[in-house]
Amino acid sequence: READAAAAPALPVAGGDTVTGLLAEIAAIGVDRVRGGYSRPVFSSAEHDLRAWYLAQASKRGLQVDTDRNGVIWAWWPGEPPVDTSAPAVVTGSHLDSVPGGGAFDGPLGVASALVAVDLLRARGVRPVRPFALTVFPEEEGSRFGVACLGSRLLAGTIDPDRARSLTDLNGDSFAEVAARNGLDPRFVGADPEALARIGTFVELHVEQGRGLIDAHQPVGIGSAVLGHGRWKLSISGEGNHAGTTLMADRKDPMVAAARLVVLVRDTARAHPRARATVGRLQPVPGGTNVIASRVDLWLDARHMDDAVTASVVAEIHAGAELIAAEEGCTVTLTEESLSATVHFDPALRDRLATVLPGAPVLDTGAGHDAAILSGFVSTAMLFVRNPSGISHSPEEYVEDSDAEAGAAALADALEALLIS
Ligand code: HGY
Ligand code: MN
Ligand code: MN
Ligand code: MN
Repeated sequence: READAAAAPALPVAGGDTVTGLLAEIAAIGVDRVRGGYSRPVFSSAEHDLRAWYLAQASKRGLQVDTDRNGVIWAWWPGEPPVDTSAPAVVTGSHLDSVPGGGAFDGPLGVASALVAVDLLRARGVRPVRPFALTVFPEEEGSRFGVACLGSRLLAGTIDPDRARSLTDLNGDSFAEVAARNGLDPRFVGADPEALARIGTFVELHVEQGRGLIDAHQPVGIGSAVLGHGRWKLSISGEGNHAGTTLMADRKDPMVAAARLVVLVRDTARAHPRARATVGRLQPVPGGTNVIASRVDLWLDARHMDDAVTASVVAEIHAGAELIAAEEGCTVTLTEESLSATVHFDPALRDRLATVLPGAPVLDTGAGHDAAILSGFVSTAMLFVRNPSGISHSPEEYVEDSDAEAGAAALADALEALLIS
């Protein structure tokens, strides 16, 4: 490390926080006492508190923080010499929102590791020659408004802003209304080409949501691809009626059709090697114990490395749903809510990180990430940190303390290589 530590810019070094220490602070926010795990929907009080925590952590490190028109938080390393402020920036970040009842690491690990990487770069006396920023993207999980990576899609301009503004949450509140209540001007959400053009390289560190690193006996891996995936809403309409007065022969029960459809989803995915299809959310209307539902809404999540297979799986499910609905005296509609093609990260950057992190396995992921959205516009890479449970989107998600610190050190190594050249 030839850089001269003494000459580093006068950035205060935080209290030597560790990733584990920062995660412990984050874990106090958004605990879901009903489901277990954490529930931090975007713009909820929990996520709001987490954002405030993050802004304080970034400011404490002397980073210049800013929340942009889409609610993306940027924390810039001061652009003092030798930073060439006209050079493409190196950016790292992840998200703070969660799925309902999610784990402690999905999102926060990347956010905490980026803060600790700043400490490590400072301690090493690294003097970036190009702009350097940390980011936090809102609504990565799409748990509140239904579209995953909403913040990075808005930044990149890959979602129509009118559609984004009209997305609604379970209360029927629109993204426009909720964003306005949280300091954004909904009129201005949408593509931010200037912000996008400033990014030269984006690196996201994330807990591994699978077993690749367990089986490879490695703490850190490098991402190669993100499986294409999408979300579809199926609405099955039948005839609402009284549970006690309606004979079985006289029913048009959408709940029965939905039950048959959930099994069809599983069987269809099983028929396509390495396809994944899930119904994780099902909502009867009106949802009374003594009421035959009039409608059942259910959401399909389907994924595959080959986008044509995903399309085929969904088409087969749709055709099967129509048959089932007809047999049950119901009707069904299918609406695509979001679709992301399979993404392969920048191979040159991937290979460069492989030299910086010798021995780190290269692995693809079935989970979507903001990095995948940005990869269509900037050179992008991901780092994964071993999760001994292999489980995610669940309180079972886990990272050993030593692996968490190893991840931040690996991120610092990657950032250092990118920042001093
Ligand atoms: O759904 C996903 O793959 C990601 O966790 N948002
Ligand atoms: Mn997730
Ligand atoms: Mn995530
Ligand atoms: Mn087929």
